[in-house]
Amino acid sequence: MEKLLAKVDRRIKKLGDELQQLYTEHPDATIGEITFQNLLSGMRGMKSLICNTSFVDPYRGLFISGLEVPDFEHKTPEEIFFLLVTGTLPSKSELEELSSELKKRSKVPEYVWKMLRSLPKTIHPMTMFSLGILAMEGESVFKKKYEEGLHKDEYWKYTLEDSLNLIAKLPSLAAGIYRILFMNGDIIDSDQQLDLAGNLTQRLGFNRHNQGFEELNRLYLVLHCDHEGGNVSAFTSRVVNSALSNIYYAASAGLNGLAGPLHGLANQECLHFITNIHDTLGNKPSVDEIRKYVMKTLDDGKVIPGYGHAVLRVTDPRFTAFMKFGDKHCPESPYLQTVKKLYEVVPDILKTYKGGKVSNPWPNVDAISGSLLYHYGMTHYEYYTVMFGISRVLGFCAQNTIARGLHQPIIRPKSVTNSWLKEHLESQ
Ligand code: FCX
Repeated sequence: MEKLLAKVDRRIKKLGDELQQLYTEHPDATIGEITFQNLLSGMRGMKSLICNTSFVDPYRGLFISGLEVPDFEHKTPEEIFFLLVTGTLPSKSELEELSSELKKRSKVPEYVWKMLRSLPKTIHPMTMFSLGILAMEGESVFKKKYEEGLHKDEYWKYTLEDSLNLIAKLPSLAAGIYRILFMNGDIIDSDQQLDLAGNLTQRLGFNRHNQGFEELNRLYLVLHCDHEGGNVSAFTSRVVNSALSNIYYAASAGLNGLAGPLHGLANQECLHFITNIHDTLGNKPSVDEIRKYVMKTLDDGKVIPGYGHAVLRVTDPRFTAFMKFGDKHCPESPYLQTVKKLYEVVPDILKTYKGGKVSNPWPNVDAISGSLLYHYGMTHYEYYTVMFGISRVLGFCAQNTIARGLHQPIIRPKSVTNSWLKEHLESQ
């Protein structure tokens, strides 16, 4: 752990020094203004957080420390976590150290399996995932150290310690949930030599050498890792951790946000959408038939899942990365074909829908990701958001480690009432 600790330490000091210097030079600077519109639109676009793990450019998508999606899409989740938290890709020895730490910490406590097995089979896998993480909260080293009287300067170290303990267990926990809900319930042990993605594939019970399924899982765990600080799941996790609730509380809370259909659950919704199209129109619907189906969906007052984004204004580069994978490994898949036909018709429809009100008519990552899992036989699409979640926890952990290192305070914006607003606006 020494190499990782030393690098994170250096990064926190550098970021802290930069902020301090900027603040000294511009103590009264204004970053932006808050409009009435901001209050009505979920604070969209309001710059009110500092997050250095990643950045989303509306026209180029996700950046992690200067690298954009094509630069890192072939990395492993381990490398990506290292990049998120330290700002650089690991050297060979740094990667070996991190991988071996994760392997040592991967065992999920027995009480978690007992608790998960006692739940009704009708439960959503995301609920189990969030509960499984929450149930391990008692394992928090941060919490124990805090109770003993931890110095503020050390908060980040134990947030990172908890993060590694948690990340290491995610493939096992997530795969166990899949097996309890959809298979015979046996928990499969993993080969100690495998990385996070290999581990997940093996524990799910899939053939690791099935023409790219493990590669797909690796890509999945990389592409969903982080999307700057203001999205529902990351922001929730940041708010919770800002109260010094440990990373288990924070990750579980963030995942509860990810479980919403306008956020991470959109990948499940997309597969459901495509399955409904195939049930209604057959496995090879024409572009015209799809266009009519989309129009009808909108007329029924529903959103088109996988399209639109709060920040992006182009096709999500993560969508493009998955498309490249699909074109290479399963170009004939009827699910991928329908994803492509939707891509042909939906943007043009959304551009004029509601008088052009849709800010971004282009697909996001959720428009395609599930279709690839489906192709490989993972047909229980309720599970897809769990796959998203395993990856997103990497971002939660990195963001909160850095936030604790920078001594960022408890997050507490001010809310106002209608009468305050009335008085304020009328006095202007
Ligand atoms: N289908 C139909 N209507 C849509 C739409 C879509 N895909 N996307 C946006 N709109 C509508 C909104 O519902 C809103 O209508 P309203 O004013 O009548 O309520 C209007 O267009 C303006 O919203 P807009 O500014 O474009 O989008 P927001 O920033 O408010 O919301 C999300 C962004 C992503 C929530 C929205 O585009 C959406 O609901 N998309 C479908 C769900 C989805 O794919 N979510 C995943 C997003 C992301 F990738 C992730 O978090 O995982």
